[in-house]
Amino acid sequence: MKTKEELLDILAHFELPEKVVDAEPFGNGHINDTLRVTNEKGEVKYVLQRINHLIFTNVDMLQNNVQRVTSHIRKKLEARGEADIDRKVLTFFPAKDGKPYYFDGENYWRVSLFIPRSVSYEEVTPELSYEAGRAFGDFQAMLADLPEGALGETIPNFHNMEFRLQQFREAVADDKAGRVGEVKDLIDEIGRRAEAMCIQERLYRDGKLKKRTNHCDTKVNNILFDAEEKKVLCVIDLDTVMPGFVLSDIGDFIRTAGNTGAEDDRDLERVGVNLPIFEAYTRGYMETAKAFLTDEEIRLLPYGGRLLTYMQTVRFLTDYLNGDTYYKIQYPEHNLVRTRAQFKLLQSLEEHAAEMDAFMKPWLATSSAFL
Ligand code: ADP
Ligand code: GN1
Ligand code: MG
Repeated sequence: MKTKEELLDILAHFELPEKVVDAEPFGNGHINDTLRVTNEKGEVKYVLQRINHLIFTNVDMLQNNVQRVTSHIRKKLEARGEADIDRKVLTFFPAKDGKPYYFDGENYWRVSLFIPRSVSYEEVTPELSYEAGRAFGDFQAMLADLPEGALGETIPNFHNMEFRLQQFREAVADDKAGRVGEVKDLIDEIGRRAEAMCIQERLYRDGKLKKRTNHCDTKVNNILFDAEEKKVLCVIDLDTVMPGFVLSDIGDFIRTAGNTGAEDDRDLERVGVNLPIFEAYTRGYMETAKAFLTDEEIRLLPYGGRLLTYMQTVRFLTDYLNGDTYYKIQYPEHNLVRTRAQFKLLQSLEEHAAEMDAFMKPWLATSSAFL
């Protein structure tokens, strides 16, 4: 990690309204490095992020997307006559050369306005889950009129299950870290579900499902809530906003907030689906998203929870087999612990699939059999 002087030198390349004196690590994302930046009075004013350009290889596309998304949302909020807009959408500051990032010869950096009196959670109550559902539905609704081609795919095939399975099969075949032997049980479990988990890609090929602009990383900690009121302020972490399948944005929330344990819980007894969180999120989400969803998509929403949990099981195990090259890890077998915890959550979601699927009935116009 950089020294304080190096970080201040990086910050000096940005056009910032206030003088800054310190930057310290913040948040617990798996990909980028996030720091909060303070002014002379010790107040947190900005967020400095080092972009992981090994993962986001096209930083220009990434920052163009983010710019496009934030300006589109800002216009929508202005049109609605909302107050306090700087706390409801992210604001990024350009570098002194006019670019939306600064490249120091090795790393790419960006700076956004720190949203004051905000808080993110790793766990939420049903009340907050309902608010989160409304917020992510509204987020998709606000972006629904972005013209096709407005956003690039910052990570191609990001939530394409067929592609993730192909990467997984390659990792098994290559066995780069010599770990295949110890995870045979998981490899079998993944293989057994592979076909059932690629419904979206098949429906898309058959012209029965369209792509929409999705957030694609709706982890519970990617929403900022007001620190005083139980309201959502802002959807953050916009790197993966891109055209995709609609189930992603219910799926990742159920996977993270709808888990009674942690994403990397070693104690599998703690891991399982939290049904009140799923139900509250769904109720909130349907309030803001119903207008643009098809019956087919509504029917599949609970499947989205299973799919994104399965996808994450596959992605963590792929990284473990490849020798931990993608996700940040805190200890050597971290990706395996994550895989087992995600798989336990998947089993729990499967056990409750019938009741979760049935929960969608009130919103369906037709009552044809579930897929
Ligand atoms: P990562 O890609 O590492 O997940 P995020 O953009 O999600 O990075 O930021 C990590 C954490 O930092 C968030 O969960 C949130 O708590 C906090 N955070 C990020 N941006 C802001 C902001 N503009 N204002 C306030 N807090 C923020
Ligand atoms: C990563 O950056 P973060 O922690 O919000 C990952 C997500 C995974 C998640 C698993 C670009 O998200 O896709 O679901 O970890 N982001 C990327 O916790 O791969
Ligand atoms: Mg994040």
